[in-house]
Amino acid sequence: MNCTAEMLRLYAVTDRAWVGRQTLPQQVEAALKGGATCVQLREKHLDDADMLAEAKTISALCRAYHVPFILNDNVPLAKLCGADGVHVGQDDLSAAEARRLLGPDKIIGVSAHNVAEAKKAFADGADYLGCGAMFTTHTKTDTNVISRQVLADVCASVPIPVVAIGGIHRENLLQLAGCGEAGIAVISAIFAQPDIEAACRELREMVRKL
Ligand code: 3NM
Repeated sequence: MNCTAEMLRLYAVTDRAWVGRQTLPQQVEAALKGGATCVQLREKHLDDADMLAEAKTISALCRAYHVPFILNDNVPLAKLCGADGVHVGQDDLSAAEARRLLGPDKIIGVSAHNVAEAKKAFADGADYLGCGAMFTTHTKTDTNVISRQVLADVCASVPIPVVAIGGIHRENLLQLAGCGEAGIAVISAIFAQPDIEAACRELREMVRKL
């Protein structure tokens, strides 16, 4: 296994929709300073050249902070930019295929919404799972909200760490306490905040209580 629960405590997933005064790398650095334990570059609208340049910059930043850098979905680009791994959804290539392409040492994360998907991802060689959506989210439109019980069942069904995702923020985060997740993965609760570093510091403190 290439992934510890500690690495998934506060998993920052990027979204350039909220890039304003700061560049995305500057936002990511603020998240790292605030205590993000993992960073995923998730860019749905960049072409490969821009994405590679951004990925290389953020990969180097994460390395400097000793935090794993995961690329969403794109295995060839993950190889080129020196990412520590990839995250794949149910409609992307399978974890088995990602593992075959990336080798045994890279981190492979898979989105799982139920126990069947969780068990399949683990059997295919996933190192961690993302499980959600835990709450309504405006960040990703094609999500279905799942219950705390489903999260707990997914966590209990596999021996790899599970990170909860979807609509999680400071006001609802503690509703997920006791489900067995390693941590939370968030976009807007970090990147939509005026002070990203302070937001991360607060979330990082709160996830201790999960
Ligand atoms: N995946 P926010 S929900 C990227 O349910 C993503 O698998 C989800 O953004 C899933 O923290 C989601 O702003 C969006 O709600 C998370």
